[in-house]
Amino acid sequence: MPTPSFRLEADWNPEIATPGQLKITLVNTGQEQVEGFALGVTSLFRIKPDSPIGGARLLEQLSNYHLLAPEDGFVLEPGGRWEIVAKQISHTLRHYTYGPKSAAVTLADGTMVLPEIAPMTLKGEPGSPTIVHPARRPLPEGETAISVIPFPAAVEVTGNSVPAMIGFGEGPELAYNSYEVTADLARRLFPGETLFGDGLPVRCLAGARLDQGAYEIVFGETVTLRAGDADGFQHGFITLAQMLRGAQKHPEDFTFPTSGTISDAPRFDWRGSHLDVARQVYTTEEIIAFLDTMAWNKLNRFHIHLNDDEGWRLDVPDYPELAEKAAWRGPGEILPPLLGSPFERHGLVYRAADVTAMVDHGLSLGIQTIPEIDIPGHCYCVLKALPQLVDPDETGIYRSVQYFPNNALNPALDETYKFLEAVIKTLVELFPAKWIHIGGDEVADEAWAGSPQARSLQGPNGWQGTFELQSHFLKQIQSLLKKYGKDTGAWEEAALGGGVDPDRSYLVAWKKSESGRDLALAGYDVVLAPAEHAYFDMAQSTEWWEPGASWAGTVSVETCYAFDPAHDWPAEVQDKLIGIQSCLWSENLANRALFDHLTYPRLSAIAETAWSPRAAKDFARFMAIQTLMPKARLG
Ligand code: TNX
Repeated sequence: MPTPSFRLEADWNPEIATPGQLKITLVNTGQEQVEGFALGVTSLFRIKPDSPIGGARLLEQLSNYHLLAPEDGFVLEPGGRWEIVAKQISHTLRHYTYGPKSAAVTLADGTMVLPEIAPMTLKGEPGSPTIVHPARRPLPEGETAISVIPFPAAVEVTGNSVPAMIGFGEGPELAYNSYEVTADLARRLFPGETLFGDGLPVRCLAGARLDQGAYEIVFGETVTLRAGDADGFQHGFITLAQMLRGAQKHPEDFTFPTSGTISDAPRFDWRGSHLDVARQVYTTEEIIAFLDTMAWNKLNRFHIHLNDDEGWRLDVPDYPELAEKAAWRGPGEILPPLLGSPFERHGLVYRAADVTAMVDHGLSLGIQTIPEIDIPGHCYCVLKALPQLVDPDETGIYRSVQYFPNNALNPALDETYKFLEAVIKTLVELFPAKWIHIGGDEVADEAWAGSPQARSLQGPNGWQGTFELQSHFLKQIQSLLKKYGKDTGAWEEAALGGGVDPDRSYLVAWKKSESGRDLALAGYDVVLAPAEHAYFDMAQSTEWWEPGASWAGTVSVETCYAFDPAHDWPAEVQDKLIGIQSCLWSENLANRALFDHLTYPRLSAIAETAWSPRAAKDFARFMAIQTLMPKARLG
């Protein structure tokens, strides 16, 4: 009996209906007719559940997972097409990556067949995904000819003599350790190249007067590197190696100087990068590869988003249900396949040893890892895995922006705090950084309105609205963190309804550049990550075949580079800005090949904004150097 086979096509037409018409077609590419089947699809669109759908019935839906079936009695002949037409879609689809990401046809006898998936087209126009890496541009005339990203604060150099390698001349053990760490890093990032070894002997001096991470290089008869700490020496060696690589690979543009000075120090303490490891799965090795590329960009804060509605990634020994259930998607699991995950049990959980491996790797490179547990919202899979965290008398359904039903932890239940005590204990044991990020974003307005226990907290001195109750909840978690000596990080919504206590906390402003200013005026320390500049999941142009999302517009390399933190902040709150970070939300990263395209060189653009003084930034120079920067090459 020949095996059935199918192809799944999708097309978006914004000219029919508002915001547009989605047509999904299942083509029977096999030799037999089929009937009594159903189609499961994961994507980034959502068909409005109660809307009429041409040619199909919606059997199940969770967020953007759909299970669709044809009308009763429908027979799909060999070569035949089953067309599903939906005219009420959650939002405008702007890029092919919004379309089907994974799918399965379940036949009448229960067998599952995986269709070939064609990338979603626009108005039927032919085309296919293209990944075009931004090209290198020649270094403009008159630019300082050194290939360093982020560009140093002060550079006065001349001459050119390219050494074979960067060697260690003499100096304290601290400096030698940094030399070895940087040499190993370079070997991992650029296999087959020898940047460090017998060659130019760099003389290292420990200069106590230099700030953390700062360094100074003096070129002359010998090369002297002065720094006050391990970070500073590492930064200096990276700068030397970057100059060497540039001079080797593009001698027409770049030199390795023979005289003069580079004096360098970071603009911001917090030079961060966030990664969402909940929506997609990243192995410890992949995270380590990403950390390596961060280090080469002199970034020093890794914000790891460990849970979301679509998955929980941290093993908490007191709650084994998290590792057994909440970390997995697939048929018959508490979560269906989502966002491109395959139609089989699929997931990942980090055990203590995995966390220690990534945290220690980061620390060896001067990167602190800040764990995020996103509460009280974004907890759909937690509440499914731990039903004791739900008020048994809760009524009604509220939905998150991503359309998950009832996904917020309940601030009125003792079980909630017992659970969070266990989670925080695990975090404290595994993550040495002084901050723990507790999320606080995107809680649905109606959360808790249907919970009698939550409502019982209401009263003259109790909460009035959702965000007052959120504030009450987050403050309790903040006190718990203080007990462990930890500071609290959260997304900007943690300032709503009275907020968290500004003392010993920082908030990440993500909605607009201006929202950070308001938080600073309210007394918070702020990390800026405005989506319009710093969200790497945003597509880089309006082109249909460019991957990514677009709710915050498009973020080209130039737009990302143009980010000018706090330019509109009053002088008296400038010291509230502790730094900036990028965010890589992974809904669109089902395909590993997209990771590098979405991340690089925008990671370097953020790094330069985080490190270099405003006046030292120059986009044309950046474009001449960016191709020398490493990629993680996952998968
Ligand atoms: C908003 S930014 C979110 C995330 C999504 C992201 C997609 C933030 C705190 N919440 O849940 O992944 O948009 O760009």
